[in-house]
Amino acid sequence: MPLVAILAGDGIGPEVTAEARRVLEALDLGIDFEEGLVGGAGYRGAGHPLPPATLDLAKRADGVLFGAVGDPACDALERAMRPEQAILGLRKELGLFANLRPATLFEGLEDAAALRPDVARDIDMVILRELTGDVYFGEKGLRTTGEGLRQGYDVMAYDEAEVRRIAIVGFEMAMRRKKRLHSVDKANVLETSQLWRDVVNEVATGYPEVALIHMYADNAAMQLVRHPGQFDVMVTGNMFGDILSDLASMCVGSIGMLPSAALREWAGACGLYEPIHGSAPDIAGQGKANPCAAILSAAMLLRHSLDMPEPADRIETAVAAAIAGGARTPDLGGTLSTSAMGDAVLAGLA
Ligand code: GGG
Repeated sequence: MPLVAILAGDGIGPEVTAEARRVLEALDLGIDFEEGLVGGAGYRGAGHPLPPATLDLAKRADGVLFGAVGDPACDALERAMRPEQAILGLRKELGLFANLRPATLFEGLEDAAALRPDVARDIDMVILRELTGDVYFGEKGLRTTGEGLRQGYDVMAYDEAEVRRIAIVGFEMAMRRKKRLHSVDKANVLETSQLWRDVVNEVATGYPEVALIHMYADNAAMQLVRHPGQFDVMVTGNMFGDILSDLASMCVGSIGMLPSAALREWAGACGLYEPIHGSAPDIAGQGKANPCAAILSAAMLLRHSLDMPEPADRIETAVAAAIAGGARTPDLGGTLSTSAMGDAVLAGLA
């Protein structure tokens, strides 16, 4: 029996993950579920944001369904104990370097997209975010300058092997889709980005059928709201990918609609699946969160880690049907509760 680790985490994480689990259980796929503490919940319950038992569970599991981490009550803790360290640690420990963040505009959400009325809503793209390098994992600290000023620093670094492996995933994805790849960097300013661009160009020689477009990150942000339909696969670094996928989420209606998969292999290996949104402590426990991103993340888990593409398709079709039928949580301008939105998706599975 496949084992799925449920790491619900903080804030709205438990609410949205519960709906994703409900959908998986309704499909009766013979999956075993085991829950683990993570984030602020891990710190409070076991003294660490990523307790050893949770890491062990994630390593034993065939897939990890992750909610969200982040808790204002932990703001004063030293960095190593902050909830966010749990997700960074899991990605690093499990070698999950490739983060697929599909941004698709579902039928019925055209008016929810935060775009000018004249901008075409033909959005069906994947942001491929590198996940285990960049400024997130470079040397960091606090020091004192010669003038006696406190100075924080975070080193941005990529080696060519890290860039090559994510570029290969980008080209492989482009080959399966529209054979168009945007590589996003800041090569006019950053040395890491110049290396990124050089390595992406080297990898491109193995994919002559793919149209490769290099784009600066600032331009990519503008182009996403000016003409989002031009993008199909966008490959970029850890920080740019984090920021641009939040931006893309509003082009398709809400951050509550974007799932993600963190992978080390395209299929057949343990991956971590989570909505791209955070813990949203301001609405935690109120039943206001949109569970669609978590439910769609569960579909990605079935497809990439459990080799169950048919039930994955069923889930995605059920979410699309619920949205097309008018189901809306408050982030989409509606009044449905988290569990009522889960019910609407479940109804589409029947
Ligand atoms: N479900 C996403 C989540 O919990 N995000 C919290 C966070 O701080 N993530 C770090 C990152 O992805 O950059």
